[in-house]
Amino acid sequence: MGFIQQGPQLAHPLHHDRVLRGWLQHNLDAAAHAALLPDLQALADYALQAYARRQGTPRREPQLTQWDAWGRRVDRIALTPAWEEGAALTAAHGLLWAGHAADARGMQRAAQFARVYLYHVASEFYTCPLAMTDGAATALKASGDATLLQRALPRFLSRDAATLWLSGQWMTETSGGSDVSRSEVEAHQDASGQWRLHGRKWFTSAIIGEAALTLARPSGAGAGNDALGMFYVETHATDGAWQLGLRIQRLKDKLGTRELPTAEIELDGLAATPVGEPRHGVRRIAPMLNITRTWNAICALASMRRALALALDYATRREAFGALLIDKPLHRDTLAGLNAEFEAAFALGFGVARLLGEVEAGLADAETQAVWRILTPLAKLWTGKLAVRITSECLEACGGAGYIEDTGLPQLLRDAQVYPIWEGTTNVLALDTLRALGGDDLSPFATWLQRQWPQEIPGATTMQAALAAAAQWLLPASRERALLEAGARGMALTLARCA
Ligand code: MFK
Ligand code: FAD
Repeated sequence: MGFIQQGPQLAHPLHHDRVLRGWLQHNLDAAAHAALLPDLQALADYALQAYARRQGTPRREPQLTQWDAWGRRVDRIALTPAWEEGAALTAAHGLLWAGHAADARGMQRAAQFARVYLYHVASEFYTCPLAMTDGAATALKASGDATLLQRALPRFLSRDAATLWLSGQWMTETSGGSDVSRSEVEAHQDASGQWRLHGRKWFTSAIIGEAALTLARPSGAGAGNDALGMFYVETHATDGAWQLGLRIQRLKDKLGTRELPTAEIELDGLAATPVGEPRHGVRRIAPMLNITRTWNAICALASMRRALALALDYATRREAFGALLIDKPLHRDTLAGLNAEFEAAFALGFGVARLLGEVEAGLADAETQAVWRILTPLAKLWTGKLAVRITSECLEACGGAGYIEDTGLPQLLRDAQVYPIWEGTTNVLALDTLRALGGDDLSPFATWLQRQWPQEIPGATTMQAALAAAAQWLLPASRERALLEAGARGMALTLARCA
């Protein structure tokens, strides 16, 4: 046999992640750091084992069985082994409850997202329903609905896998995912006063969840998004069967995230509870969006980190033109550039996670809250785009082998393509940034950003100039809505790069 190339090895995701460890040391005090470490260690060990388990094993995907042998509708979904392990890991290691724990310094979100970051790739996007469950818990807290909080919160944030519930986020319909104002699912009250939902939801990723928050239009409420209500639903009856009026029509055949069962569902009288008055649904569900967008940013970082770890390791094993790739100046510079972009994005994503924790702990003043609101869509849109580029570059850095399924790199690239789409596309988030800015004055945000970087860092002048140009543009552009929207993506990308 001739030459056999050694493939890339995955180093321990915690011990060898200088960026994560550095960030945690810098941001957490010694006691918080020590308390967090056992969970991080366990999740990183799990990630390593999951990586080894996937090597050479045929890929598993969820399977939907709609009918049993006797003709009864069952809509049973068989999950992958990683998904079957998800609840136990979530409850044991605080992937959800840790984000809602009391913390005098407001670091609970940073500590939670460090766990999420280490778990995400191994979870095979089990993190998607976790994100939605976290979002649902947050939206219910914001609603102040005591009955629903009492019922759902202990289950969403359970420390026991046996009592853990997951929540879906059923927003998208065939009429629109970005623009939900044309939603057709209707809610009406039956003779007993019970609200019931009728219609179709076109993308429901956490369909295995026990609950969901959804938007629906009360009969006779009229058109537009403000007429939509936000409803809480439970998907299973006490005997474990699907609730009456909920059918899974199909699992989607997707480019990536194939272990995640994303369903099209039909609602035909599903019982639902309005959260508050059944209107202002978009406003009511918005707290959920800001949470899931933070998850999206952190999970995008996790995908980038995995791809970089493999590409960097490969460069220490592959020889070309008489030297290891890592010693070829151009290859080394290519990887260093990607890594630098990753590290900057990491600082942005985890910075937003930290701010979220401070806001929720009541430690943030009005200015910081406004900045957090602006930085959330920016972090999501920036990391979403970057994840596609970095996973693509890392695949190329492994040459032709990188294009081969067994290496896992094609899957990382395909999966990454979802980050810029769900939870608000790049354009929708650019427009959300305008909404969050709330006017044509960029200066409070720009001033806050400039306070974060010392004058002497390389590029400070360039960043200042970019911010000044964006501020200048915003003033005249805001007088003309069409101009403002046309330039929103460019401006959002500039702000994200500065951040
Ligand atoms: C593994 C990774 C983890 C991540 C898991 C991801 C799973 C993904 C599954 C999904 O994709 S779930 C579906 C996600 N769908 C979206 O993200 C919807 C995208 N579309 C938007 O974000 C639109 O901007 C939106 C539907 C929110 C609203 O469009 P409109 O009709 O132009 O809304 P409008 O009238 O500007 O806003 C209505 C209210 O909501 C306003 O408040 P008021 O009524 O008090 O004036 C807004 O200020 C408020 N609002 C909107 N976005 C907000 C917000 N408030 C706070 N934060 C926000 N982000
Ligand atoms: P469109 O809104 O039709 O967008 C098409 C294009 O138009 C995009 O490029 C967009 O940026 C652009 N665009 C739209 N509006 C504007 C504008 N005003 N200005 C400029 N450009 C604009 N949804 C759920 O509710 N629950 C789920 O669990 C769920 N899971 C999903 C899982 C996967 C794998 C995927 C791919 C999607 C999932 N979605 C889910 C749906 C997702 O949130 C939507 O697909 C997404 O929000 C985009 O909406 P859309 O498909 O209607 O695209």
